[in-house]
Amino acid sequence: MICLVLTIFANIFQTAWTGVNERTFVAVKPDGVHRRLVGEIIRRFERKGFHLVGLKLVQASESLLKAHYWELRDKPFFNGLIRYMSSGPVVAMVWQGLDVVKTARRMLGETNPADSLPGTIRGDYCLEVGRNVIHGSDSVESAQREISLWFQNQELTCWEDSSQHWIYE
Ligand code: RTP
Ligand code: MG
Repeated sequence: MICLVLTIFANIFQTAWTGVNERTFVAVKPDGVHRRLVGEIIRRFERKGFHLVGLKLVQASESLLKAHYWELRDKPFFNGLIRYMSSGPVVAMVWQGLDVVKTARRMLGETNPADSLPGTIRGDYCLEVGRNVIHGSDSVESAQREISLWFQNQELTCWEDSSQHWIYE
């Protein structure tokens, strides 16, 4: 019930989900799907304590990807990025939890895998910036925009997580 009220409130007023209700958009890119990294990536977010509210396998359209990466439209790698992201399905996810946007980015590592520390996803599983296996929203505002781009409201599930009391004091 609280979840439903929060959803309605957030949708009407376009406010960010905050605190333990903060949400981010994470996507396993086509190379990550081909390389069988989906389970490993989900495992890391689950074990960290984040709460899964949306998950689907998507062959993204060019228009969706161009909207998603609109801020990068003038970069020389933009067309290659769209081709890469269209080259196979992606696993689109919404994760929720305290500081999830910032923490997810730290779990991902740096944009360039060469700069990513071991222990991060990009630090452990890839080598080149153009095949960096995973996307994560870079701010709460980007997360809101990306979640509404990739998911319909009814595709996001509010559910009571029985482990919450063991994750938050
Ligand atoms: P993402 O949005 O995919 O999570 O990556 P990011 O925030 O770490 O980096 P961003 O600057 O948003 O770049 C988006 C994706 O574009 C590709 N890229 N290629 N060739 C290049 O110099 C270059 N720079 C970026 C990467 O796939 C990067 O994740
Ligand atoms: Mg980015």
